[in-house]
Amino acid sequence: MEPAGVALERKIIDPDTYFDHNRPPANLQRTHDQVASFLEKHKASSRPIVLVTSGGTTVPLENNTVRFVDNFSAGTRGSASAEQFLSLGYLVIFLYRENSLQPFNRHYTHNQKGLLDYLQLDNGNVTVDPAYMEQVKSDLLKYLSSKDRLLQVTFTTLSDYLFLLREISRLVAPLGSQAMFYLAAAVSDFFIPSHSMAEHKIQSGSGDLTLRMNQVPKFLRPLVKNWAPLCFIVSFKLETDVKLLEPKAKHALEKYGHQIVVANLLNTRKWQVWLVTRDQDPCVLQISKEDLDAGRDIEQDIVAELARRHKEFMSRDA
Ligand code: 9Z3
Repeated sequence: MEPAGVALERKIIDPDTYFDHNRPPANLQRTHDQVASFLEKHKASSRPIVLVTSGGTTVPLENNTVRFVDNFSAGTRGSASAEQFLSLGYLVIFLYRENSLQPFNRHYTHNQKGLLDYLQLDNGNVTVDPAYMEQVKSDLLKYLSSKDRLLQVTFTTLSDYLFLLREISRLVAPLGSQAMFYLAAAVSDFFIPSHSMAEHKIQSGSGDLTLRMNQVPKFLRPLVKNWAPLCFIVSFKLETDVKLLEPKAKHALEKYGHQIVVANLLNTRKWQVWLVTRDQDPCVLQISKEDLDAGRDIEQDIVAELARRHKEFMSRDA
């Protein structure tokens, strides 16, 4: 039975026409210029490059948006993975939901402790609390040594995300197998197109609200087929029912023809994932509860394994 209040109508919108009917984000041109100059600056380095997407997308209910539908994603996966890619020498374009976690800085935000808790006043000077000195020094060193290879771009809505994904993909595509796409953002499956959205704040005077949402077009198809056909593409599949996970990951690989799906379950995603490919049995990666509690990130293992497979992919292309 469909959930009350949400009328599901299986009407598929063509991904190619999506962009003609929805508004581009204000930072589209600026992002184009930033990405183009980032690529130009590192042109001679021949380092591998990865586009990491991170965080959830919002789906506005009004064009002058007061309310929106959102999802759970905090951007832990994406931000922790970006750190790992940087540590392996990658150039990283980090496309993340505004106000979600950012590489390195994530350790000092969205936590029970904020930045000021790591500091102290010492005779009128601000210094790091000695209890946190080693941690802060280590994070700062990693941040400073990779900052130059990290470009951060923000989105908020689903539509911002899709426009920016297309723009960045096209700019990165000429790098071919040297480029990886790591699509960890939790992208909404449903949205309300601009033209069917209320212009102004929906009024509450008329009682219950029924929403009709369209299915978001499957953007992996044009991404793999047209925008970046020679790149190494890793998508993510999130489910809550373990029975669906592998078949849906396999189905996505058959349908879109990309390289890998990282499959995870909502409740175990921080310590267990499966790498699914078309031809092999899924490969499980997991860390122990002790490691998790000690602050180890499973992203270390995910990224190390993907970087290894990416290297093989590049060498086949050489
Ligand atoms: C994921 O599955 C990510 O691993 C998580 C990470 C969103 C679960 P957090 O940000 O969570 O660390 O809290 N991302 C992709 C989910 C998704 O939207 N996939 C779509 C699908 O399953 C499109 S590729 O169909």
